[in-house]
Amino acid sequence: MQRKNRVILALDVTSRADAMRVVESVRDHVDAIKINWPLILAAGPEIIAELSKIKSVICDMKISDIPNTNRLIVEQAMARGASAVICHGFAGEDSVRACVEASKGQVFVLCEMSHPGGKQFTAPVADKIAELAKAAGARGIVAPATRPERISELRKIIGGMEIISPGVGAQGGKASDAIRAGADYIIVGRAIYEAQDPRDAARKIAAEVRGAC
Ligand code: NUP
Repeated sequence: MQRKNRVILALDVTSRADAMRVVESVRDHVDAIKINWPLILAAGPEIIAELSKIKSVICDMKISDIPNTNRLIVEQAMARGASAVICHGFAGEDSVRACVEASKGQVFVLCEMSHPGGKQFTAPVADKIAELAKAAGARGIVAPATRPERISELRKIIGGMEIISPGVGAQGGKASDAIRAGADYIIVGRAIYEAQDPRDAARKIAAEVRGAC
């Protein structure tokens, strides 16, 4: 993934046509596309291959199963051209290691979720999950832009690993706060794809990020 805009588009639209329309309009202002179950289920898994011809694709399937099933899921995503996947850490180190092995290290481990409920169960164990992600050889972690102070704390645990950070815009987080707290990339969905002018919204967010660097 190119480190130019430091913005990852969360493409949670539910048709191939909408996906291609949004991507075409914002492609100059984002570095990667993160897709999740809504688009994969609506458009079919071949959307991974189609989008990966345009930009790096991160498959946010929040993989959280036993090691063998994790491996099978990651292999399917990588075979279609995904450049990275997102897994949960709570399933344990062997499950995370299976994702790391199947993706040759291209895994982001979700440590602390960005929504209010993320404080309930993920926040209390997030530091341990960050340690696990480091020990397992993951590429990076997912940390909440809605709580920038947590990005800084998790950064101390993982050192130079990458942090990608959702929660900007619709969930109330601010791009510049997340970047200043230590995020490498912010993840933005609705604030871009639901905007009247997605290209302009993405351009403004990328400019805010540049200003914070
Ligand atoms: O903790 C997380 N919070 C979160 O919002 C982990 C995630 N992977 N996400 C994802 O980021 C979420 O599933 C969605 O795809 C995106 C945020 O979208 P939006 O709130 O910017 O629309």
